[in-house]
Amino acid sequence: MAVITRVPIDGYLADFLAGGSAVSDDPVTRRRQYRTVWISDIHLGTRGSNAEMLIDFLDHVDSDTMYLVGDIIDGWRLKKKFYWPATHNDIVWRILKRAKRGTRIVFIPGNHDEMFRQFAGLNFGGVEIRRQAVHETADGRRLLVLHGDEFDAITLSHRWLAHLGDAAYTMMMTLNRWVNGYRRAMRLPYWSLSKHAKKKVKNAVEFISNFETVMAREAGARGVDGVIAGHIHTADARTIGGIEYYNDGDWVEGCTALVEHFDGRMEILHWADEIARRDADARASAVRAAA
Ligand SMILES: [Mn+2]
Repeated sequence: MAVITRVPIDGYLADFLAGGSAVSDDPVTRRRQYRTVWISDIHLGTRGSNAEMLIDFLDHVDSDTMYLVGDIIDGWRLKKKFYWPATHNDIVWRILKRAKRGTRIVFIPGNHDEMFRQFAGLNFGGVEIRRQAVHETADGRRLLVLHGDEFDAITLSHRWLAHLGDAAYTMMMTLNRWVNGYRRAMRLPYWSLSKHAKKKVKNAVEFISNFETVMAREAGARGVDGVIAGHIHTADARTIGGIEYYNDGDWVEGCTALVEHFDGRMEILHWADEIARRDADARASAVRAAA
């Protein structure tokens, strides 16, 4: 009989969970419930990661299954410069706690956290690590879930180009922080530099549309009904040549998640908009209470 040895990292995870979180995990009484949630491109370990927004999301949304569609931890950047604030720990802690509570968590590493790909097929602290997955929706559609960098070879000619793109993106994010710091000081609303740049730069638009077409074609060839990816930091939900294409976006700038309702309906949540709506509702009910 085979002896199953416990992977020692589980012990570390248990210690980590026991250690608790710096940000209080107040029980939110009414978390919104979904059948499935997909999030990706969090880039923990970088200044660009919008950890506060993601913590708010995790505290207000729950699901039976949660897919982490890659680039959760940015190993590339961490190797160059170690940056790990308490809020980034809080995200890891909240996800592991969620697994413990019974949410099925599937982690599909991306190119920035490719060091986890060697563990594909294993479970750590209740988190299943997979190279890719096929998700079946409530109404029986089969959707291929993968990070998407697998298709850089087709959409980009070389890997160094991806790194160059990464450096350019990092620079743009820094610029974005400066611009918005200034805009905040001037009491101007948040303005997304890369969103405007992406719209303006023809190459970026072409790259995104190539990526989406290649993914949809690949999904079609595999006989599934659709594909769900991350990687390009551009949330999207549309049909390409009869194949459903979804991208859950990112938590660097867009702050978006893809969700499946209990009837199989898919939706992209723009979390900044959800927070704004919640704040407006709170103000409205405060006014009603005062009247
Ligand atoms: Mn990626």
